[in-house]
Amino acid sequence: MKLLVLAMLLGLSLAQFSPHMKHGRTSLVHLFEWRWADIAEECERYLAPNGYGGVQISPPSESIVITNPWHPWWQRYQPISYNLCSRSGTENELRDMITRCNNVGVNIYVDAVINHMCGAGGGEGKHSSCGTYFNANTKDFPSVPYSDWDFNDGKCHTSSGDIENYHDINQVRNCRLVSLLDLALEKDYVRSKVIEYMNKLIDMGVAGFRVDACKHMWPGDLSIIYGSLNNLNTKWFSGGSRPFIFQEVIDLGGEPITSSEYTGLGRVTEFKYGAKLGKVMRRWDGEKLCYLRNWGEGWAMMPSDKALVFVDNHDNQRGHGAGGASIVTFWDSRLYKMAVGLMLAHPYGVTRVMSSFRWDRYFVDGKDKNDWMGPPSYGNGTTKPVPINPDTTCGDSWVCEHRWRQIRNMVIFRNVVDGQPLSNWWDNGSNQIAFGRGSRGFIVINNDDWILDDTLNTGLPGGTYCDVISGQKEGSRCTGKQVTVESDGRAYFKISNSEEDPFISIHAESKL
Ligand code: 5J7
Ligand code: CA
Repeated sequence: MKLLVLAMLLGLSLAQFSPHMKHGRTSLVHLFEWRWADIAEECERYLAPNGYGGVQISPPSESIVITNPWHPWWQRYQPISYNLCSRSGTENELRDMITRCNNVGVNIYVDAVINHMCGAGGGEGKHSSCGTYFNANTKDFPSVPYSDWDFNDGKCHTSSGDIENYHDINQVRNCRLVSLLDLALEKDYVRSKVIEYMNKLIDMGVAGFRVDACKHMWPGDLSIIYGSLNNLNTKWFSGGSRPFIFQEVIDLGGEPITSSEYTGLGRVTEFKYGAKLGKVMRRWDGEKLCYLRNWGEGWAMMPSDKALVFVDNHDNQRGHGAGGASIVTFWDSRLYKMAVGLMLAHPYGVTRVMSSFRWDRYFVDGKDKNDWMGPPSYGNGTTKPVPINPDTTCGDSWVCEHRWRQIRNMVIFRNVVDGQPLSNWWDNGSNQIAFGRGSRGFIVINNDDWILDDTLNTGLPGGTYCDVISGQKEGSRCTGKQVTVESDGRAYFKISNSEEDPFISIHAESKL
């Protein structure tokens, strides 16, 4: 018993739940497939000035290079070694990016692929992003080095060697995920290589990790790995800071492995959030916005202080994976802005904004045949830079949702209301809702097919506020709508259902 208590205390003291964001910032953005050089520029010219606290980057480790199909985005989820050259750039470019982002107070979180290496069919001497030799047939990865012994095959008892049944936890963790060579993380040696990789990145200045495919790794192994990580680099973080950990566990219910096995170790991605919010926004299955009154734990989601939340991610925005067709993405931009706005206004979880690239969607029988397509690239497969247009949007098929005025301004809203409780909830019993965050901010959303025309209690001090959805405050004027809050905190709102963006948001720093 004493030992158990000790172990739990140790577990808690090693717990890594804070993203360590600077200057009261609260959200991170996933710059999916961006080059390091572009991220460095973006930190300086856009993310820091607009209150973004951090960036999730694509896997920086050496990966396989696949040409059939042509350079798919998922090739980066098939590691060849922990060398730091990837489709996003060289180790020097990575280091430069980390330094420059840290210098403007924007944290970097690394996507760590540590459950597996490349696919068993990955061949011998095929292409890899640093040009390193490997042989997937003999499980030889000399530049780690890993060999045959470092993989789990002996412990997997399915006939294919792959995971065949998600109801068998031993299979899910010891067999190959879609044929990817499964690392034996219970071996000290394998863990030491993973720890060495992660510690190198910590020493370079990253603030934490998004850990890929955690459902497929034993919590006990992960606990040892996280516990062996260095504290963050004191050039940018206060002494004793533990790396922020958020673990990808896709748990929509119905499987024996649950997120709760991982919430003691670090934060966990809450996939129910986007799946359910998508249904609510689309009004599927009789869902209504008014039911969001108890959004969060009340909807059978994990505790707020354990959750990392998002409307869509790089995987489920392609109709893949968790949530299926209910997931709202930039392709449904009007609903998407509302959904992301709602997420950023609501106190639940640490929020992640998605920043995507467009691809040629091509549906056959409801499935996107082009869900594999990689980022905008030149004919030889090299990723293109992100060009910035004079109107601040991005060019060349980079979507840059994080630069959309409505989303960017709601990231600022979340910073302004940080620490305030949800307050002054209102709804019309249908799809019109409003809520505040103490006396610091208020949002009103109309997702019904008729007008919203009501006087609501905002909880804000009296005055004239600029709506940050239709515009924002610039100097002493509003570029969009204006809202007058009376001295009793009440304000009149009118939102037509046919408006470009049928929602309004005001906060303490948008007051004239
Ligand atoms: C794992 C889960 O536990 C889960 O619940 C889920 O929905 C998806 C995955 C999953 O994770 C991966 C992690 C990696 O690092 C690398 C990967 O390749 C995967 C992966 O493939 C994967 O599952 C794919 O998507 C699911 C919706 C399908 O049910 C799976 O069969 C699998 O689909 C496979 O995708 C195809 O069967 C295969 O033919 C194809 O080559 C392969 C292409 O790779 C991907 O689509 C990569 C997806 C991916 C998903 C992630 O969540 C992620 O973090 C990284 C990559
Ligand atoms: Ca595994």
